[in-house]
Amino acid sequence: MKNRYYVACDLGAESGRVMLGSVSDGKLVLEEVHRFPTGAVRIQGSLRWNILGIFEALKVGLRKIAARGIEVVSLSVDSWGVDYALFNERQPLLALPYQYRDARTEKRYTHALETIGREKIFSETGIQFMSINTLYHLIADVEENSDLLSIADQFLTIADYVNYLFSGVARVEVSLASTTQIYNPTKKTWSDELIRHFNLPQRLFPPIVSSGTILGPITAELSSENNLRDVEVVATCSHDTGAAVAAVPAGADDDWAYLSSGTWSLIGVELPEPKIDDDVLQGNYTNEAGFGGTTRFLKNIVGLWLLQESRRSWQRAGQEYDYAELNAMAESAEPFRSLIDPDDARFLSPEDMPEAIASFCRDTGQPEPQSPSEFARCILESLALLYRETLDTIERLTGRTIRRLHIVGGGSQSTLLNQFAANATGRKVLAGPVEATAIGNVLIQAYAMKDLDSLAAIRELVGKSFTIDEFQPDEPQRWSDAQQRFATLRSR
Ligand code: LRH
Repeated sequence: MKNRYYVACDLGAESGRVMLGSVSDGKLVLEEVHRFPTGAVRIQGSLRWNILGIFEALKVGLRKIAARGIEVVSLSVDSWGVDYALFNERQPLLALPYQYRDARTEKRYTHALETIGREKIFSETGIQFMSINTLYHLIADVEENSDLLSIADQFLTIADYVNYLFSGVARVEVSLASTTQIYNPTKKTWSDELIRHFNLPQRLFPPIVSSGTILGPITAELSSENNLRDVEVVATCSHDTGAAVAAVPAGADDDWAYLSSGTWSLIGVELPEPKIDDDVLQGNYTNEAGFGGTTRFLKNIVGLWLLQESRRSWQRAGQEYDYAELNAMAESAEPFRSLIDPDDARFLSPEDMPEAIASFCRDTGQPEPQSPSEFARCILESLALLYRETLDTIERLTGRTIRRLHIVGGGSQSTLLNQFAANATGRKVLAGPVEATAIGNVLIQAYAMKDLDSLAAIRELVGKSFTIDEFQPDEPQRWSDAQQRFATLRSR
């Protein structure tokens, strides 16, 4: 039988990839066909996505695949959460989508919480409070872009928007719907209450579909332009984190947690249903919708953004380091010289990340890191210590015992961070696969096309197909001393 191929268009905040997947001899074979930068654009005082540039780059990847003459059965897009595009019947795009870090939500976020109260928003959505959430961006649009909203038919979250450009079918897949903080996971619909309270135009909200829904064939225009025939567009887990967690090579037991590691560190457990109560609200944990009706109970931690932005800043100053170099440099730097609280608001969108880190150290009476090696070490140690605190809180909130931490995504390539995570958490770390988001995307397509029949089958296939590296906890005393220092910084 000829191989069946699935195409994953995987969009991250730093780069996008077109990946080709197929199952051969009982294993998933995945190939990166095209990679391109995505990064936000600073323009006229705002931060935006060049979404049509991204769309064009995806088409380059598709044409490379078409040139091979293989049988492509389907394609699907996954992306970062919360951002969206506005469009109407005649205009494919009404404005450049805002990047979630754009400062326009800051005051609206505070104001929104004051008017309706955190309790109400949380009981409606079960979603963690972050000023980047779609809800606060839509409120900003109502207040400052009402002319634009008045001509928009709908909004679509990023991956769903690109799926729409591919298929002509406008749907929001549930995993991305839940990142908006306007989705009610109990009623499984948009929250009418929040829509009414914040005067959001009801017509903007598209129908919601579940993970693994076939939207329809790619449009005739794209089919002939890119020489691809009979390709179905599938809404997999449009949310990259949802796709990544579906690809965690874990079994049916519940003593494991995941860390989807990239620009963000998404750390949590999988639950059969949302957990929406006062303790979860107080801890600011989230219940995102996952594949097969699961809930991703997790915390968004700022993640490798700290290192990515530092690297950008050194680049501007003419110093080029790749991530492998930065890890090696961090390894040789002095341990626990200075620690930061990665959650501190100054790290959300600073103009100069190393300066923001140095200012945190000054304010807390610690030595400022002097070299990229010291900065990188400080970032990786601080992240690992925050993983520890987060896992402990998750155990308390869910009553689970976590024995293993699965680290997936690009960040799992950092063996130093993997070892730090094992040391800090006192748990075994299982690292890989690196391309978890694309793998989840591909295998949920295989599920939608009836080539796989369950989440368990997806995970088993991942386990059989990729090498998973193990890291055992080490240096317990040093890390527990550091944890105390870290806790003091966090409670300032
Ligand atoms: C990671 C991610 C995360 C969201 C953030 C905006 O890429 O999707 O889950 O919260 O981007």
